[in-house]
Amino acid sequence: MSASRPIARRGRHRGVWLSGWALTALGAAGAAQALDTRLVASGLTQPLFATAPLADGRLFVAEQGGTIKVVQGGVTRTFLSVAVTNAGEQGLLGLAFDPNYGVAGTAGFGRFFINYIDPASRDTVIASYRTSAATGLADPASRLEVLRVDQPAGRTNHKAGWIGFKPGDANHLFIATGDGGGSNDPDNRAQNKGDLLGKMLRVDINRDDFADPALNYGVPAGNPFVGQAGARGEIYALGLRNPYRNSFDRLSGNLWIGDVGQGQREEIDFIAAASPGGHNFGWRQREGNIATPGISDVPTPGLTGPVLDYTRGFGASVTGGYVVRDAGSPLDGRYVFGDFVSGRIFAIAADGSVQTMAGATELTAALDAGLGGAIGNVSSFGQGALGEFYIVDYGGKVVQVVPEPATAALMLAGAALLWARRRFLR
Ligand SMILES: [Ca+2]
Ligand SMILES: [Ca+2]
Repeated sequence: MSASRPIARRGRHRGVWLSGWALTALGAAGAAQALDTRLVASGLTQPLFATAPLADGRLFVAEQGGTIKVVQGGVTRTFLSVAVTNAGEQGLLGLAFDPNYGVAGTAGFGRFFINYIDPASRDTVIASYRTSAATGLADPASRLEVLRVDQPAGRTNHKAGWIGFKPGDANHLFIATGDGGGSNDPDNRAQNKGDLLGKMLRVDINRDDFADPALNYGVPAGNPFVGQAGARGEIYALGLRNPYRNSFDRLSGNLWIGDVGQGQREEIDFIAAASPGGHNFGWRQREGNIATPGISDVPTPGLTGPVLDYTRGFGASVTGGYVVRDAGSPLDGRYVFGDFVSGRIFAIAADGSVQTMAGATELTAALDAGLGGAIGNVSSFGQGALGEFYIVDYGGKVVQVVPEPATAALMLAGAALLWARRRFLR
């Protein structure tokens, strides 16, 4: 904490002394309610993601170099270390806990999944691990390879990385892949339904359709391209460039995709919870809302445009965020995302409607001024078991976004309370 942030300021978060009517007075001033942050973990090395199993008070942070740290009660321990290649945009890129992680007697009990770049082949690997009951830490010997996605040789960017489960569905793991790297998707993979790159995949992790011991998943019969000639059944959506950070709205089940752009536009894509998938988000033909400069492909009909795109005036590499579901937070019910390069953070409406940056609320200054300290390169956001909203700073820390009772309203309420007590005691 810097000298300009006196310890006394912490006291403001201990709001328990407020009486009911003082809280009502505070609520009336809610429009002025500001944001604050608190430091959850620091001293991390290139953290890229933060998440928690359902109904679990711990926070797990993935570091690009291959380590998962578990944070509990201010103590940070190593949960798992795996060998990865972390040059460029490679590394340990994704982490997802089985929705049944805490449910004894289920296939998912103690199980979690990671997405990383294998140091030998440089391919994307999705693997599952289980947690040791004895240590509470990951058991390296439990490793099971779920699948592997070939990556083009010699390209170190656009590996995407996010993996996750849709709320209420413990069978299907969603896997985001990038186009494999290079400018303008040189092999035109994102539009190729026969290629797993540049896609959102959906696989059944509680089935095994393959005799091959290295392939341990099922292709869901309900996936949109199952049975289509030349198409991979694993594909749920296509036309993505580098959907590095995505999320399901934990309340609605809508899927939000942050697709990193090339030289012009960063974009946010959206799939409604009730949709069967099959969206083509346009890359490499489209970069956000414009035709990709330098690409003359015949446009594919029926492309799905982004719900938001932004220009270099705001940033240069979108970091997809979350619909905040944190009762009491001024951000509750809004979609919050950021930009890795500019470090700027914005909130937009979370209804999936098409929006512009003119309608976005910028949060950068308020969050930078928080007790958790200024935020640099936003590598990810995160959501805790109860909906706690986190920001992951690539420089080595995780902060939680918390509401800050508006100073003026609090002082007013405090003074009123004091006045009322004095009157009452007189
Ligand atoms: Ca198998
Ligand atoms: Ca697009």
